Order: sequence, then structure tokens, then C-alpha cells
Amino acid sequence: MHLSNLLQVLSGCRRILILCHHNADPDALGSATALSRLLTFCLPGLHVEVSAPCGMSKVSRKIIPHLPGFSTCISSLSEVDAVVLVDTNTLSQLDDFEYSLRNLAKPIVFIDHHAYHTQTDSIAALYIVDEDASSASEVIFGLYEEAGRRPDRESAQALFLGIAYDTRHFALARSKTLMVVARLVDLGASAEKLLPLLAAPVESSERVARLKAAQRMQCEHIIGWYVVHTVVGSYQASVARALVALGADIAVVGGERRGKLKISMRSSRDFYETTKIHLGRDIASRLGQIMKGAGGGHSTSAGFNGEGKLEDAMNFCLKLIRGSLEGGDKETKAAESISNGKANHACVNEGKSGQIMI
Ligand SMILES: [Mn+2]
Repeated sequence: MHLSNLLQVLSGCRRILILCHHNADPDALGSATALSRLLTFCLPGLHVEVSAPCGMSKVSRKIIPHLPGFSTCISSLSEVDAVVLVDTNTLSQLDDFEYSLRNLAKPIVFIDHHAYHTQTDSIAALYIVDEDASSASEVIFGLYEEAGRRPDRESAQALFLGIAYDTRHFALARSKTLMVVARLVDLGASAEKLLPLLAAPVESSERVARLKAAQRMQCEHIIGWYVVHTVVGSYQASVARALVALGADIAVVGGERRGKLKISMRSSRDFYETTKIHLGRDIASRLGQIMKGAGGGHSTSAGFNGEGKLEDAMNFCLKLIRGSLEGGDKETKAAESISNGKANHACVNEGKSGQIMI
């Protein structure tokens, strides 16, 4: 079903571009590589280029030699007939390309596993999103199944790396994911060879960012949950992950660079399962609607990229979290209070909440 829709959108195209989000991770690279092979098979004569135009992560650079077909030099958007974005929730994840893509009068396809995003749906010629999938790579494996085709060894390796990375070495995998992984191993993906590639030592700049952010972190205890927040110039996602590992139930980490805001948030699985607060849908995406920018992500891992005052964005984000925890009514009031420019810091101490300065 998804595959036939995809082939229909791309039929008649001579040249297409598959793009990864900024700071492309192994899931973005793996899904893009395997998708390019599938499309080349299904649509003979189609020229497919794969690229991460906004850079890739350190661990991604380690796996690139195992992913043939990646180009650093790509055709310009004017030369291609369609663009496919993998593992990408919103166009804002394409940094400087956002504007060109938004104004590209050609089909844009999104293939993703993050929370459904209405804005993305409104600009996409086709939006394939499976929120239950562990990774975009697992979604691409589903397309192979629909095509009745087995991934070749290199595509199996690419998908294995994508799934292993996004599931934190299968710790977050569902049973279905493990069935897919077993198939990929059968097709030639060697766990012994591939898993060590994903182990990247933490650089000292990243450790310093984590330590500095922890030092200025603030912690609130809201209805039994430890909600922590802090600000740091870089590595926001790494800091948020580290703070949850340290014991926070939910961590919000903001940063500002050259006028651009970035907020990363993470929560523990227990927090999500008990409160059902979905960070991507209930917090990040809403933050994107109020602030200038876009937000989205998963249940326990989400982000916002935008513009404006970092303090406002952080306050609003925390109000959304408090509101979601304390009840829907307050959440709406919190949104109104911020959008009216009346950010009220005092509400931290409302009700059962207490602020702990650390
Ligand atoms: Mn992913």
C-alpha cells in the first residue's frame, strides 16, 4: 500500500534526491541507503542520489564506509524531479534547505517514524509515517516486504545499523523489531562487525557541556515527578539524555546559537507509561505552534527548533509540561499566559509543585 503510493508519486521521475535530516544519525543514513537501492530496483532507469546536506553525526561518519552510494556532491534541487526525506519530522530539520524545499514546486515525500505532524502532512505529496516502528529503517524494511524483495547484503547492513542505533542496541526494540533484525542478520548483517561501529566514545567537549549544564540545572518536583531544566550552548540532546540517566523523570535542555533556538527533551519510559505525556505530540509540537519554529519527536524523546527568546521558549515548554501533569485546563491557561506575554514564573510553586535549586 505504502510502496505502491510511493511508486506512483515517483513514476515519471528521472532523477530524485533522498535527503537526511541535519546531523544525520545512522537511522537516517541507513534508511536512505536501503531506500535508494529499493527504488532503483522498482523503478529501473530512475537516478537516485542520497545525501545528508546538513551534516552528519560523529558516529555516522564511522559507518559511512559501510553504506555505499552516499554522495557529498549532489545535484541541485532544480535538477531533480522529486525529493524524499527520511527519518525527518519537519522541514525545519533541514536547516538552510528548509526555505528552498518549502518553495520547491515538486513532490516531496516524507518517510518517518516520529509523531505525525500536521504541517508536514500539508506540504507532503506523500507522508508515510509509522509511529510504532522503532526506526525509519524498520519502515523501509516494510517497503521491501511490500515489494516482495529481500534487501541485498549492503542494504541489510544499512538497515541493521539504523535499527540498532535508534533502539539503543535493541533495548527499545519491540518483538516485531527483533524479527526484522533476525531477517537482516540472515541476509548478511553481522552483529559482531556492525555493533562496535556504533560505540562512539564521548568527546571531552560533550562531557564538559554535560557537566556545565548539570551544574546550572534546576529541578522541580511536580506531583511526584522530577522535572529538570537547564541551558547549554551545544549538545542539548546529549545533556538531556544524561540528566534522565542521572535520575530525572523529564529533562528539558535549551540552547541558542546565532539567533536559532534549540530545545531537546527526554523523559524516562516510566514517566511516559504512567502519565501518557508524549513529548513529541503533547509538548514539542505544541511549542512549535506557539513559538516561531517547529517541534516534534517521539514519546520520550523530542525537540524544538526555532527563533525568539530562549527564556520564553523554555518557560512555555515547562508550562506545557506542568499543565499536562496537573490537568488540561491549566495547560491551556499556561499557553494563553505566554502568548499574551505574561509568562508567570510564580506558577512553579503552585499546587503540589515545589522548586528545588541545585
Ligand atoms: Mn530515526
